[in-house]
Amino acid sequence: MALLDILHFPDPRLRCRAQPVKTIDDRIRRFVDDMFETMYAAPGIGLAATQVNVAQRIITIDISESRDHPLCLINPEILEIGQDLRETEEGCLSVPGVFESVSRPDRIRVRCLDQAGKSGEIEAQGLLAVCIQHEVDHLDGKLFTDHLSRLKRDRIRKRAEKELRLA
Ligand code: GNR
Ligand code: NI
Repeated sequence: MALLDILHFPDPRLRCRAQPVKTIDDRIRRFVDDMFETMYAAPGIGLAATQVNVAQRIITIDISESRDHPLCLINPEILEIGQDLRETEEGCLSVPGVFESVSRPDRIRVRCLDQAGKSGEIEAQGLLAVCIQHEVDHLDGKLFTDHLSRLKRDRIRKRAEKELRLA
């Protein structure tokens, strides 16, 4: 197992659109193990492969308090989106120190493969629905800050650029 480096905004590699996984083999399974290790160590409730510079449609999630309910979603497809919206304070391992309220559909239905290559459907609401949408956004090159007002986004970008100059 290995800890992977997490890319930080405004790294352009976070804007890549990830490609579907063709074959779930041992190499992919080892990578999924590394993603879980990286997510738990961070600590985060979710991680998308895009964040560790791998442009493949792979997500790890664990929203449990006990940190022992790992979920792996490969090639996720959002099949259905509920009508009701809910605001949640979101943060992102790729945008450290920023927490802002984002409005998203409260319920979704998702089809995906797990690390064994088994196909399944997940009906998610609440934090799990938020987290899956946040991670699928990453696979499409989107960040939660893209959902904020131009003013807030510019402020976050300017702060990140300043930190890069100082680093
Ligand atoms: O750890 C994380 N917490 C979180 C809180 C609210 C909404 C989404 C998230 S995901 C984030 C980890 C991360 O950056 N995943 O991409
Ligand atoms: Ni994130």
